[in-house]
Amino acid sequence: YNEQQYLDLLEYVLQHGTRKDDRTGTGTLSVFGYQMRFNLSEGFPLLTTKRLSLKLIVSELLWFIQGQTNIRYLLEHNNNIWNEWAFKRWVESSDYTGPDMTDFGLRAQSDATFAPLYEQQMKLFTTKVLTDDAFAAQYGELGNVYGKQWRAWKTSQGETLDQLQQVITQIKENPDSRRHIVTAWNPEDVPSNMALPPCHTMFQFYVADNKLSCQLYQRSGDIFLGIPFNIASYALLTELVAKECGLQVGEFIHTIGDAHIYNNHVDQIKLQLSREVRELPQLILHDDHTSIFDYTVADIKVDNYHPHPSIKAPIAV
Ligand code: DHF
Ligand code: TMP
Repeated sequence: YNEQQYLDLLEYVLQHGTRKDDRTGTGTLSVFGYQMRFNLSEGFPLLTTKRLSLKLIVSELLWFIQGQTNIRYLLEHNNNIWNEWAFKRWVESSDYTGPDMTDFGLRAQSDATFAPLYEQQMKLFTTKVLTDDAFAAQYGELGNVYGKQWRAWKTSQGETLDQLQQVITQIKENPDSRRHIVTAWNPEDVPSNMALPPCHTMFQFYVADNKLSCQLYQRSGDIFLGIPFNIASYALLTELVAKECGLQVGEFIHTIGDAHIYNNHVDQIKLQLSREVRELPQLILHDDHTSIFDYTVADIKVDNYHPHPSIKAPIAV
């Protein structure tokens, strides 16, 4: 089973991970350098040992594909997975005059009087991003994150470069090329022009035997929360690009740099590891689209998805 690769990663890091402090102050068990291979012809790799929302994965990927970097689009799709990083910019700005939100991520977990105060400020924030255009333009923006780098990388000549369109054209015209790369890591932008430096740093496509494979280099991976989304998201991207290029799907190869389990995810992981894997679902794509740029959330579904219940865990901000 493909999913076993992920469960093996959980086991491996629990057993062999090194204790390591991290930027968020949470603490992790970490290994450096790990690779998983998912055979996409065996089913769509959406975990069955805990329920994942395909809708969230789809709307985030379409947000990247459409070159967007503002959380308003995500909020319009009831997707809250990027809220904390936009909120952080807002509460650290001089325009914010509400109660002190320093270290809101950690304090919301440990301080019972702070938690409702934070919830309230977050609700005000997301409502404002949804309803106030000027506010959204300024504080819904995450900066030069994935969508910007994939679709409108800024060149030294002051022009923009559409890496995703170019790579798709190259796959069609020159499938044997060894240069099918898209990079989100823009060293000029990393220090200050984005809410979070890209975790999925670069990916490469490969065509052989009429099948399209994709390998991702992810510099940093939150094994319990982020990685399951990343696996499904890149599997979906590979399916969409393969369909546009008239190819079958091969493998998704996931290479991770710092692969870590946050200390406050260990109990959840033990629960997940006690569960039996089930059959993987099948991806269903609306079949009228000839371009990956034309999909909407409603066009992408899974069939035969019967997972174990979801498992909640706090996210490190
Ligand atoms: N920071 C950290 N510390 N870990 C991450 O995985 C991460 N991922 C980001 C941004 N920053 C991050 C973007 N991707 C969730 C999943 C992926 C993601 C962000 C958040 C998440 O919270 N997933 C929950 C469900 C969320 C929901 O239902 O709204 C889960 O249980 O899978
Ligand atoms: P870092 O920038 O200090 O590495 O923190 C980023 C955290 O977010 C880290 O735990 C990895 C995690 N992450 C993922 O695992 N997948 C993702 O797609 C994103 C955006 C973040």
